Amino acid sequence: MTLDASWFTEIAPGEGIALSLRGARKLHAEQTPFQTIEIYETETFGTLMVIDGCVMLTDRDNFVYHEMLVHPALFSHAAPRDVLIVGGGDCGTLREVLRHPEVASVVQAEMDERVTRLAEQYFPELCAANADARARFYFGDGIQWVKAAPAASLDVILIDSTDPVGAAEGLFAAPFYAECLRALRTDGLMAQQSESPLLHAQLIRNMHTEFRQVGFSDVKTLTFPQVTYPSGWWSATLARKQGEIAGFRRLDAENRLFPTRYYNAAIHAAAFALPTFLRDALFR
Ligand code: AG3
Repeated sequence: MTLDASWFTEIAPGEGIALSLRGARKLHAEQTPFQTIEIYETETFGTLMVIDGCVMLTDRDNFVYHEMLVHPALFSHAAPRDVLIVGGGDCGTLREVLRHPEVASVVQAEMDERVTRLAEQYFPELCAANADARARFYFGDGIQWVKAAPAASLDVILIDSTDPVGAAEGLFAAPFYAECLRALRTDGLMAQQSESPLLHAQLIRNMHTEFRQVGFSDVKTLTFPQVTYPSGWWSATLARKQGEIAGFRRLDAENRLFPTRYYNAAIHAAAFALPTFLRDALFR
């Protein structure tokens, strides 16, 4: 069987792998000052957002990514009040953060306002919580936002970015981590999307090194399936300012009053278990 023109394909040239979704009907395409954004309707994965040729999210499987970037970090913090999201323009991460009743304020610092406007139009369910009084939207450079933030003013920082090339590269680097460390309170922590455990173990290793280099006291990576990203397997890396990332508010996670479709307390504990090759790649 061959792929006809109706398939959307993301090619990861360096990795030598591609992923295709059938029946992709283009609904919208535009070039913003920052990137190319495309929206498709697919046959079996619902609406699809693509930035610079890379799958950002589909209706069908974005819940896994968003829940796993947000809930392990927030349940690992004793009382997350003030949260910053860097990137995350589609508002899926924001929606999950706002599910936590302890959260008093969330800023979403997204470089490209068009991502959010298109999400409002094509992914309204991800934007369902945007009118929440605790949410604030900043459209501009997240790195500058963190630099300007007062010291010890945040409990949790979540980095929901594109791949570490171009604009997002600076989000995977020690100078940015140092600014995050400064902006976090002593019991604060951050979580960053950290690409594929199988394809990008070296990148994850570098992240660990740089988080520790700038003074984070513990760093841990969790993994989860993400069908529509290269290799179908993805990760998030957490870094805590002081103390260890060990244990979490298990009872709160078990008794949470909001719905999740992937995350639960057992998944939280299991997601940090590292396959042997990854443990070796990260720590040997
Ligand atoms: N952030 C994009 C993760 C990177 C995907 N990479 C790829 N397809 N090559 C996800 C945005 C969802 N809020």
